[in-house]
Amino acid sequence: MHCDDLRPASLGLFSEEDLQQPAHIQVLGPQSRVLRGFALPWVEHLLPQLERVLEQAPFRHMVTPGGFSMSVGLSSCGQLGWTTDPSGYRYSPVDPQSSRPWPAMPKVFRQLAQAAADAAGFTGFSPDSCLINCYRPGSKMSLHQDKNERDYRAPIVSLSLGLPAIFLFGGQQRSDKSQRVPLLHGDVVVWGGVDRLRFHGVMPIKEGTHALLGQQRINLTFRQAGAGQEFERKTRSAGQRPND
Ligand SMILES: O=C(O)CCC(=O)C(=O)O
Repeated sequence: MHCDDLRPASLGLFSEEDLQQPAHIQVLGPQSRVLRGFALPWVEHLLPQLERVLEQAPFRHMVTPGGFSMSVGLSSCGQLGWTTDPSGYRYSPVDPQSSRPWPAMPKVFRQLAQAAADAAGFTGFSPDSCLINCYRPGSKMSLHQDKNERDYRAPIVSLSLGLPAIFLFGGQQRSDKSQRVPLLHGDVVVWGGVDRLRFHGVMPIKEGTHALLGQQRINLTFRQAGAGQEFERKTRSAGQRPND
């Protein structure tokens, strides 16, 4: 199964490995948490909706302002989708590939994101953007800060599905040492408040085959990016976003 072919072999079935994963909370920083296994009960409801979103807005490899094609396939749903091209990074209400609005954010996506934010201590989270990242073995995301959002009061909620990953969670400066945090299918990372602008990234994904998703890792990153359809903010500051 590949980034352009999401259809899992057996939607709705958890692998034994997943079911054995204990649900607990790992503290990464004052206002950052890993909710281990949090999304496992949601997966069977999430995947069919994800498939529908990707039919309307398939994964594509976007180009950074530096001219590099990202190794991660991207799509989005919600009012705003994060995009990059040679002219900059921005949120856009329109999918640049189809010139149509991004697919609506499925209700179950929003519910999961809100439940995870609540569990991590952030009430009132109302995401208007869900970036969908697809990693194949070898794909990575360089250390970056999420700085294209209108304000930084809302947290980031980031769900891992499929192949495992090593998430890098650094400090406020790029040069700060990063924690290496293994993330498994169903884990959700939430960071906000004093941790909102911490650098983060993903190490190259190792070869493997996940029982539901095959040879890929899917990440859903929920953000409160702006307010209203007209909002489009361009950020040209090189080095703030992934440049792989
Ligand atoms: O894939 C991940 O776990 C992180 C994704 C991410 O950092 C981003 O989309 O900004």
